[in-house]
Amino acid sequence: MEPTNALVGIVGKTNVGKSSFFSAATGIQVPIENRPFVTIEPNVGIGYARKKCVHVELGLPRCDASNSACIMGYRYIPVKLMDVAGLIPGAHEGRGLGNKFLDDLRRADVFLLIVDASGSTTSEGTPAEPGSYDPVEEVNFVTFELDEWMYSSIKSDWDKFVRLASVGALKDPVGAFSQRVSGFGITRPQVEAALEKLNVNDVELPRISDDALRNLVITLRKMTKPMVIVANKADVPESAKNIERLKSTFSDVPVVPASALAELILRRLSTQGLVEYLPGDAEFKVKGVLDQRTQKAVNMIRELMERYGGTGVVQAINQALFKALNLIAVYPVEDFNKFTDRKGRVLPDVILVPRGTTAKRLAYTIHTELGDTFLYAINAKTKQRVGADYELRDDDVIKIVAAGARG
Ligand SMILES: Nc1nc2c(ncn2[C@@H]2O[C@H](COP(=O)(O)OP(=O)(O)OP(=O)(O)O)[C@@H](O)[C@H]2O)c(=O)[nH]1
Ligand SMILES: [Mg+2]
Repeated sequence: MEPTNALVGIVGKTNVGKSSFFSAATGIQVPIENRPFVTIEPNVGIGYARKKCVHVELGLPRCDASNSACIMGYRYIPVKLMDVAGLIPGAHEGRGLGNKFLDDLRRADVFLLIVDASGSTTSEGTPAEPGSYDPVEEVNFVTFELDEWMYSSIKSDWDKFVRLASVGALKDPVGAFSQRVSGFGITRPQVEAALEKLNVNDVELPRISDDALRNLVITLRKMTKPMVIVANKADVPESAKNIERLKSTFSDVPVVPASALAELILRRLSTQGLVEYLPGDAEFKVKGVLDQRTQKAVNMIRELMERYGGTGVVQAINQALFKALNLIAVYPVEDFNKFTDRKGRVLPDVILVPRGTTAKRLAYTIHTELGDTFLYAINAKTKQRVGADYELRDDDVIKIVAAGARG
């Protein structure tokens, strides 16, 4: 299964459960320990967003999911996750493991900022009494370190940029700047939008102050690396109050209560056949007899899930893709009556595209040639013909008709 193009970066303070979250989401075993700086090299794997499969809505008995999986009527859509080393305050000055490792996330499309909602680790990641450290402060310092990372990278060759501009060697300062930040996956239109938002004139760009440059970087970071706050260790009682505070303090960002630990346990018990649970479910069923220790863990997990409607792991990935990145799911088909592809497979592929994507853009996403020869599309749900400018809706099933198309 090929993952969706999006790269989800897992970031945060050290020793808060980043690798636990990664492992719970991907099923890959990685070192997890209750001490700072366990992860050094990044972990990369495939996690899944989950959505009701459109075959259910269409009243079909089943589908033939191919680039994704369909289990019990839910589509599991693969996405690439990267878990990196942890931060502490002053990482940009080299404290802890520094911040160089963040360079692996330059191209990340969205960040899952994992925080220890229970407040049971100090700012340096040392284990402490639950409730003794403030996760709001944690979000603030981690965000600051992310901004410093981007700022210092962009600032590092800023002087050269200014010099070139001052001798008149830059005909197109915005183009030159966009080139410099393209390593972060930032595009020229995004730079233009940020400059407009900050009221900076194109030709003034090389002359802006340090503070203004910092503002520009922060604006670009928010635009191009949106964030979901994952309030981890929600199973610890002290987390409840902190989660409310996180939600009210960071009201413009999705905050997802989570327990990576609970998800890890559930997946293990499910593999052992002791519980019935699908990742992302709001509840689970126990099958068979559990020993006392497992029963205790299961009680803890049940309480957590009743309170928050799940373990939060799949929910966090969903929020990253469908809320922070505002992606929608579309199912391309060849036969709009049978909802099949050329090989007769029912709804084989689901593609995630930004909300607002047009039918013609979708054609280009599938294949350049399909875009070039695009004639019109058919909404397979309504059997209606739609034009190039038709804006796709979530869970659309679409046939693209192109000139010279076979079949
Ligand atoms: N109670 C509880 N503990 C958790 C949870 N998630 C992780 N932990 C514990 O937190 C500790 C750190 O977990 P890791 O996953 O190694 O944390 P990390 O953020 O990757 O740490 P570094 O790689 O060292 O920066 C371990 O003891 C985990 O068992 C959770 O949801 N609840
Ligand atoms: Mg780790």
